[in-house]
Amino acid sequence: MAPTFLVTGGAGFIGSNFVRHVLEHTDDQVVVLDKLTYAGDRRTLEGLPANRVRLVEGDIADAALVDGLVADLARDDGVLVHYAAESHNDNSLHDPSPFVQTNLIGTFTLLEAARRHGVRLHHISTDEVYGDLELDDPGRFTEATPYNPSSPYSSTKAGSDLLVRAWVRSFGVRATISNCSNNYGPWQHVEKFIPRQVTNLLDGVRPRVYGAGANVRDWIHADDHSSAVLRIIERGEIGETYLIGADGEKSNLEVVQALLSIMGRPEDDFDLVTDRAGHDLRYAIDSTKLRTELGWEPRSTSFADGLTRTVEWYREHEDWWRPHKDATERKYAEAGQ
Ligand code: NAD
Ligand code: TDX
Repeated sequence: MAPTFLVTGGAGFIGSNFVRHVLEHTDDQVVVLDKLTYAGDRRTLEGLPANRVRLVEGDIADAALVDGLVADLARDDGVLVHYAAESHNDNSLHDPSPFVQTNLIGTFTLLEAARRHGVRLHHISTDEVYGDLELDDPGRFTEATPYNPSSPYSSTKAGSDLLVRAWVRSFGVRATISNCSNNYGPWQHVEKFIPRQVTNLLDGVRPRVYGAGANVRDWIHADDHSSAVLRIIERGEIGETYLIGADGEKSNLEVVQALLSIMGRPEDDFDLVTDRAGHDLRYAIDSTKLRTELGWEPRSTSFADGLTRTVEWYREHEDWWRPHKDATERKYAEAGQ
């Protein structure tokens, strides 16, 4: 199979959404490179046509494996789209080591292969690299905001972005970067905020909100993240960074209350629990550059609708999330969360 995309982390939450998006909106073929960690699952790709998608189980830090795959990609003038990462802040506070290994060494390994074979790279990053904003700050993050990450997760993502920028400048690697806000939608691991609370509610357990619940996140549906990434790959300028966001700022309390309303439960039916160490206060994205220069717009603009569809998806896919639920909750319980 001649790939036109090599997608790292394509069996995870957002990477698999991008694979489905590519199949739907292009005639291209995709090779997924995924280590299938606790967060990856081949079922995210189930049912996709085998003549267009191939899953290679392996580590992005495996230089020999990566070199072979990127050499194949170069022959087809394909694009390397880099989603693979350790992605959960709370895990990075318990054990930062896999974050350094995958997010930094893994990205370095991919960059070296892209350099050797002259392959175009798109690097997926996060708004967390900019640190956080005060709750009452009228400003939002832009492409010019200085990097100021807080956690082992966000600092290793920031480091990976800086490696990409250096490889563009020093070695002429053809790369773009996108920094997106908080995603929600199907196939997100139950360790993350929205799936954790949805599955708690489905189990008749009260949602668990850190601190006072005042922290703000800027929510975007994963489908909109995927359409933005494809747009940047097709029309973005090499060496540029694009911020992706859908004007979806909500406090954690607002999100939980929206979920309680969808599930027909009283609006105070949740628990406040131990706060996250170093908990970022607020993220907010200004995506003007992406919208004006590349003409991108989000489609899923009603958070209430997107959340209702997401709740339905978790209701219908209990067989997928149930095996992860108890172990995840045990870890949170040990941390008083
Ligand atoms: P996820 O944890 O659901 O998926 C990560 C995937 O990467 C998994 O399939 C995992 O098996 C794979 N992986 C991990 N280590 C690997 C390795 N060493 N080699 C190969 N594969 C490996 O994460 P996600 O939420 O889908 O995030 C995907 C990307 O998007 C990450 O780079 C993350 O930083 C970024 N991002 C996420 C969000 C969000 O809200 N979830 C927002 C902005 C950016
Ligand atoms: O049980 C919880 N209760 C709670 O109040 C959990 C799991 C989280 N929270 C809070 C912490 C955050 O303020 O909810 C908010 C969202 O938490 P997460 O889902 O862990 O996301 P966050 O830390 O904001 O990071 C996410 O967005 C940026 C993704 O996990 C990252 O991969 C992405 O880079």
